[in-house]
Amino acid sequence: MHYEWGPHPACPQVQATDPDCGVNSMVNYTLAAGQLASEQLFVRSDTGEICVRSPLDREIASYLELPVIATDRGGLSTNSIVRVQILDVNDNRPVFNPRDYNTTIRGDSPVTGVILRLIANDLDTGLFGEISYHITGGNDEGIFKIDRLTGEIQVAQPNLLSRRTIHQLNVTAIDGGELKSTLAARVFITVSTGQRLPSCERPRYSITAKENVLQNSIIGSVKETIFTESSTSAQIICAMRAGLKFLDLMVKARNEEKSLSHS
Ligand SMILES: [Ca+2]
Ligand SMILES: [Ca+2]
Ligand SMILES: [Ca+2]
Repeated sequence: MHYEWGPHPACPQVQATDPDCGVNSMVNYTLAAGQLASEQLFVRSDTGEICVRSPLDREIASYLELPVIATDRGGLSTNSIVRVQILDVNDNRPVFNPRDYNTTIRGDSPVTGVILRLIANDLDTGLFGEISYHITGGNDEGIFKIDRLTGEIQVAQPNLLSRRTIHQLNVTAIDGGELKSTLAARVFITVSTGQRLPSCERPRYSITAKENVLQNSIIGSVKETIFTESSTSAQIICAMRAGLKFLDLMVKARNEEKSLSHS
């Protein structure tokens, strides 16, 4: 059995040759595919053309395999496996998860480094899944800046921080095919003076956990690293659900939130 492109460009053709003459040489094609493949594709019994029955989705199945059976009128048959590779198109927008971010920073001492990191995901692959982050609202004075590749926010103009006690920024994620997130992330930055602020050791933690870890097991901890005798730490309790590859948690250390993810 061999394949060639059929008269319709969307339907590649499977062809079997039969050396018999007459009615015994007429070949009939059928699929012996699994459920997903037969829901999405079918084969034209007289021509062997493979056609799309329902919309394909690379983000659900990046390929489909079809066992095609060719049977002649004499009842003799042969079969062949057709593997259909689904190529990516840019059909997913970036999505922020989480969408809201809160942090508190001091207005009366130098602020350096990353104060917050935003996370958006895009299900597409390659360029179509590459995300850049842009502040699209609330930053007219240029007080904050964002690393377009990592989503990390820093203070660009510390001397202007105390103009407001709360700054609200909107951040949009854009993929490599120019699709924007439908909902912008909302970032709330509170400027505080005179009180001790808790701070996590790092803005992002990465923890590895086996998929069969018992519920309520401790899989890691986030430490507060303020120089005080009453330092605290938060333990991360596992509450994994089946089917999740990554789980992003927001861990609250008193009044400051930090993002934590593990795989
Ligand atoms: Ca898709
Ligand atoms: Ca995309
Ligand atoms: Ca896609």
